[in-house]
Amino acid sequence: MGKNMMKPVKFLYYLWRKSVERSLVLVKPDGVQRALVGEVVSRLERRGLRLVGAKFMQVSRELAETHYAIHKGKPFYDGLIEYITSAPVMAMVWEGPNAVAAIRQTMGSTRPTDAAPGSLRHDFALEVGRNLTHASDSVENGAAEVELWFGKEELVEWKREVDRWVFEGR
Ligand code: DAT
Ligand code: MG
Repeated sequence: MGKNMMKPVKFLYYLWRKSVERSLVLVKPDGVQRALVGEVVSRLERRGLRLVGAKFMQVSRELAETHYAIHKGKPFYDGLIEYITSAPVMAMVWEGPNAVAAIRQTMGSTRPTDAAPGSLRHDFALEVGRNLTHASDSVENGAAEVELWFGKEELVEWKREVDRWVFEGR
């Protein structure tokens, strides 16, 4: 903040915004084809997370390669790019306290046979190459992936009446 002290209310809002994490969530082509978009949205809604943005889209090769750059060179990379660009995806941004860990837990482990019972990948998937969803794996990557996939004007900042019953101290 330095010399220009923020007004107390503004500062409290700044701290509150900081503690709200954001994650990119993709319902990947298999999830869309299998009509599981509603199931994924429903589970995230029921968890108490807040939707900030959503778009149904065909992923370009360029976006897929940027998104999965960290996996370039791995044996499954070509198949992964092929899979994510093969048919439309539902791309979303969800937010809330501890959103990154909560959403990863709701998705389940990468390999569906390792995923906890009750998680999406446990309940609806069998193969690592058809594991239905993507979710950001850290707060930093959450912010970076949201920026990669969404323009600022595509994100909606809003509050829900129910927030104070889900987000402690809000
Ligand atoms: P996650 O999607 O859980 O974040 P990841 O980032 O390690 O997992 O890998 C990205 C995707 O790549 C994953 O959802 C499915 C695919 N993948 C990962 N490991 C794989 C493997 N060993 N064989 C085949 N596909 C794999
Ligand atoms: Mg990952």
